[in-house]
Amino acid sequence: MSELRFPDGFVWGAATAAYQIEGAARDDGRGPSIWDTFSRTPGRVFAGHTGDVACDHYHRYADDVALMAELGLRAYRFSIAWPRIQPDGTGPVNPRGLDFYDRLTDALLARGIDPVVTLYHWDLPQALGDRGGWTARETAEHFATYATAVYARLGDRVRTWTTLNEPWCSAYLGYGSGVHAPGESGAGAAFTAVHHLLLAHGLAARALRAAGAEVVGITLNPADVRPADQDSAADAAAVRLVDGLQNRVFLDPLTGAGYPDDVLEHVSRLVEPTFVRDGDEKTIAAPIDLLGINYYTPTYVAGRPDGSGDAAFPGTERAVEFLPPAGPLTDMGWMVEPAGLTRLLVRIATDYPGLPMLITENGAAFPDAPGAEGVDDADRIAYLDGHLRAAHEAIARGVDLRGYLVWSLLDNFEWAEGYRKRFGIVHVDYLTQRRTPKSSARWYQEVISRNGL
Ligand code: PNW
Repeated sequence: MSELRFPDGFVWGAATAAYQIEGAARDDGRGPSIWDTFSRTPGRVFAGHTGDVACDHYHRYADDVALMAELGLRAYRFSIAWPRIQPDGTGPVNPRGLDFYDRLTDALLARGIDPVVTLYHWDLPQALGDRGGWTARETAEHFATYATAVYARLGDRVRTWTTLNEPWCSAYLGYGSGVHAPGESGAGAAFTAVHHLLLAHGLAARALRAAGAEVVGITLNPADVRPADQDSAADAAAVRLVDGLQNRVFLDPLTGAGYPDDVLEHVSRLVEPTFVRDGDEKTIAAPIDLLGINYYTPTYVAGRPDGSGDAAFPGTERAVEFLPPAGPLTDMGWMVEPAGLTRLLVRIATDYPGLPMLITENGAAFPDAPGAEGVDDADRIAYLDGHLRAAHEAIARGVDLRGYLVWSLLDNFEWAEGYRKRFGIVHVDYLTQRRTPKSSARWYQEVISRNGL
């Protein structure tokens, strides 16, 4: 096997999110979030699963951090549950909620693990949901207040701050297709939510910077959008539309170019974009130091007047056909295509130069394959190996990629799929809460110690 080394200082780690692992849904003054409401609504999540207990990480964080140290992780990305900090989304902070993240941060630092904070990974306080959630402009302002409160407590120890995780999902899955909380559907609501999420990011980024934050960023899930047929003009137009709705609608305003004209035109056909006010684009363009990239699978599209589109992408019906995934698939039904990661990183580095990137999520769900000492997940090792090679290739082509965080440290609550999809490099037995590193965890430990493959 050829040796593949990563640059010195390349950051190796793992990622999780609050609602997916913490449990303790009613502990220490935590308020309800839109995901509590959604998961407790029959028919929304597989088999009625909820995050009430999840991996019980809230009570087991010390053991989990010890496990991270054993695996040699240098960084750990976790999210902060807004409803623990402000149970109603606004108003006084709940010190007991902050205490948890304070303890977690100290435990990480004591083991030499760099905390990478995500301020919002989808668990909006229900009280704000009741007032319109991300379709309400005030939510963006409340988010900046919340971010400032968290920074005031952790800013002396946490270096890296990201505002939002995957605003595409919050907006298009939450308010477009409705498969995520709050489970609404409407083109107007989805685009309104996109704008208010971006505004929330900009306001929070500015507030964090003013408070002294060292590294400020955002995590997106940009798509590697590919045409069904390389030579088809109709397919190229479909690529441009989907690229606009998933990628440029976020990346252009974040980097100071404002909303792309073709995207605004598309949106205007579905809703009057009165939610964009003077000065908003300037707010959204607050300088960032880091772009987090979550990548799992590419998107193949064809341009077709009879295309069924995708409910998550308002206005793609009768224009775009999303091709069914082909070739090797993960348990999510997502195709495995590492080359998509190289293409995506190179494309972003080319079109949006000067933005250091961090892979904040990459990984795969596979059913458990029992082995001698737990789960022998050769399929996951192959997936991770392929994607690390693809990331290395992007670096070789000049991309400023700072690190790689595997999704996920633990098997966890996979949103609408509940606990039936397992992304962890560490197996979780939900009856006993026993953690068992899978073969992939041992393999990853080796990768980290060698700084390469
Ligand atoms: C991301 N989609 O979610 C999230 O950031 C994680 O919390 C999640 O567990 C992980 O990827 C795996 O799914 C996504 O339907 C969920 O396109 C759904 C989609 C994309 C990303």
